[in-house]
Amino acid sequence: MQAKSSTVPAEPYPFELRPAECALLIIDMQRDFLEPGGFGEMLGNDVSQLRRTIEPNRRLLAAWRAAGLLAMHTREGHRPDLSDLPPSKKARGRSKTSIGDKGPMGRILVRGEAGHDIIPELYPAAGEPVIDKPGKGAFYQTDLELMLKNREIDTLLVCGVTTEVCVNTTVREANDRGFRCIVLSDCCASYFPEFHAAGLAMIKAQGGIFGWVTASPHVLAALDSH
Ligand code: TIU
Repeated sequence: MQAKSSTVPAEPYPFELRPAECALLIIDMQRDFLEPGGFGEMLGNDVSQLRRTIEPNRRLLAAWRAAGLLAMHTREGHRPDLSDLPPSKKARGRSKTSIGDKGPMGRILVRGEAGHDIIPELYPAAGEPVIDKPGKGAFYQTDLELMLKNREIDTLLVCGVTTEVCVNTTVREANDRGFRCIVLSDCCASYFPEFHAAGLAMIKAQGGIFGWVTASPHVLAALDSH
């Protein structure tokens, strides 16, 4: 049975959840960002900050699938020939090892490499769309918008990493395209806790300038109550 509509506690005000019109969008839960020994850790980041989102995401994804709803996944990465990698992105950071180079889990942020793939805990199920994106936003140079329109989806439940980078960029892109966004605070994270907090604050400020923020237990409760 399709989950029914309900009101979910959220900031800056309650959110009308109409599950059939929603997609769960899980951003960039990739091995290179989350796993010890990956690119993220190689850059000096503390991956435990991101890893605490795995269990809430796993629980939410399981409930969402059980309700027969649409889940979508994104991965940040590039073609093996790097023809879609802007030179400015390649050069930035001045790191000895950069995108396209051999990293601890294959070539860094290159499609088809082990580190580019989604962590096993949240691996896409057969039939769940995976959006490969060259940038931070999930709409830029992808077919995400077309797929959402074709399925008459007008709302995104946004999860993933990192809050202030790919999650925020995607929410801003979605907002300008007329999609409603609700970000799940416990299912998102940053390597920098203060940026996570600021990233969420910026979304819900000014009456919900980009959307809503809630926590996954509220969505689980809404799915459960039918
Ligand atoms: N997915 C995403 O946010 N990509 C990043 O590059 N994040 C960083 O924080 N580096």
